[in-house]
Amino acid sequence: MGLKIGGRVEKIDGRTLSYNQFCERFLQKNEPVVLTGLMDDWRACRDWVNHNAQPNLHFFSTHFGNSTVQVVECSKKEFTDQARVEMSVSEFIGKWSKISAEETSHPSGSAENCQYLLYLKDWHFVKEYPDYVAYSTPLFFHDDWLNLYLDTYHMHRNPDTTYQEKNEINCSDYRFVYMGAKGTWTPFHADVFRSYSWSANVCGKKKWHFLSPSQCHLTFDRNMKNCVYDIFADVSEKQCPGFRKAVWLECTQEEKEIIFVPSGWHHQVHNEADTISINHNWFNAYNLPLVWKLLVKDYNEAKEYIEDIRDICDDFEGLCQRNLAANTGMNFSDFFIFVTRFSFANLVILHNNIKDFPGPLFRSCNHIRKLILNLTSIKRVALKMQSMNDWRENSRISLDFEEIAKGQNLHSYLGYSSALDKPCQTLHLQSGHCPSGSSSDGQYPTSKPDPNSSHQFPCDVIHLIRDFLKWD
Ligand SMILES: O=C(O)CCC(=O)C(=O)O
Repeated sequence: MGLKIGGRVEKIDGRTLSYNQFCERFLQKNEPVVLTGLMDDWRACRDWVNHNAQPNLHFFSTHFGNSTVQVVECSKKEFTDQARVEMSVSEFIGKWSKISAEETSHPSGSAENCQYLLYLKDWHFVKEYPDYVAYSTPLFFHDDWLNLYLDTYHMHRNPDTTYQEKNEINCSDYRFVYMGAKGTWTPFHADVFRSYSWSANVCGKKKWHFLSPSQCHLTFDRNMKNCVYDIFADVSEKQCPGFRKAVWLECTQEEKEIIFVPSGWHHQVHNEADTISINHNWFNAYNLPLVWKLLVKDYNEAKEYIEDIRDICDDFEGLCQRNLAANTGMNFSDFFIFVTRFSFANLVILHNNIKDFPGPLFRSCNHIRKLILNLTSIKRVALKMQSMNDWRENSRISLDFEEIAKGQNLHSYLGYSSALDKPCQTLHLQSGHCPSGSSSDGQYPTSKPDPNSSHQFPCDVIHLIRDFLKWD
């Protein structure tokens, strides 16, 4: 039985949409949308595509052939994902060209070829080729705390292992290139950290099937442990009792169209033509609470999983946190350090702007409102973190402003602050946007963040933000 399709994702010409409208209609409501008209001047659209609108494979082998990339074998399931192998871009292109040639000479042999469908995924192209500017991130997606942070810091450092160079690239950012022949696909999933994502088709065509977060439980088994892998496989009533009740949103994304994937929406994606896409994952003030919610859920699962060894474990909480980092990509401390650094950066920029906006003008400045929106969201999340007693009692993180401002991180911190400042100013200049909830909360910042204060717990961050903005 086929899927019940309840609607299609809206398509909008991105040139007619203001940033303000995008925030209100899509970021805040957490709804998907396809944006057109935003890729015309991308170098990728010229260099990576032939005149017949097919991927220019030759260009990739000659310019980027030596890169080592992750390639999935689409027909091979491994745990909850497809099996991955590593190869060079040249090798991947060689295999792709061979399969295409076979497909052209025996068009009906596709069933056999399907078994060997290879899909290049998660290529950290921007990190590897910073001087080759393939594209510019559309304004709608500039407010990206995740990649901004990762340009300076690591999300998680495993104290037991030293980072290999290879890992430095793999953990470095969430900006990717994907390349795959017609028939390649990505199994049903929700994105890492419950981030937003955007995905731009440089060429080709993708078919997306989405399920809203309110219906995602319908794709899990009775214990809410295992999720469906392929929504087009024969999903049995026994395996997943609610599956047939799910109502899906469908979308065909054409060449030069960008899809915005909201937080926590599960989706499955099929390339219906040979396709190259660029894809970022990110989060910001709007979906930060969802990131924390996922961490709590994954933490509870990690804890439950090893509950029976609690009594014989010297450091049960530490083990839970290590397992959380291994499974989810960060643990509570990583997240806490992230929000603390981010608060500092926002507060410093806010402080530096006070002199430019005296008196009532301060609150009417959109740039300032954006910073206050950021801090409001962080404060709300920090309040929730504060209630996680087990973690607080067992971990002490010493992260003080002085360390960040004066120590060895000085340059990266200042770089981080000014990088953060840029999107805020760009958004301010281009949109006249005032995100709801930000203006009434914010008062005048009165004092600079205290360089001598130490930030060990979420409550320290809450006090810092509260003191600075004089919230009650
Ligand atoms: O394009 C694909 O195959 C998968 C992309 C995806 O899942 C995403 O952007 O979240």
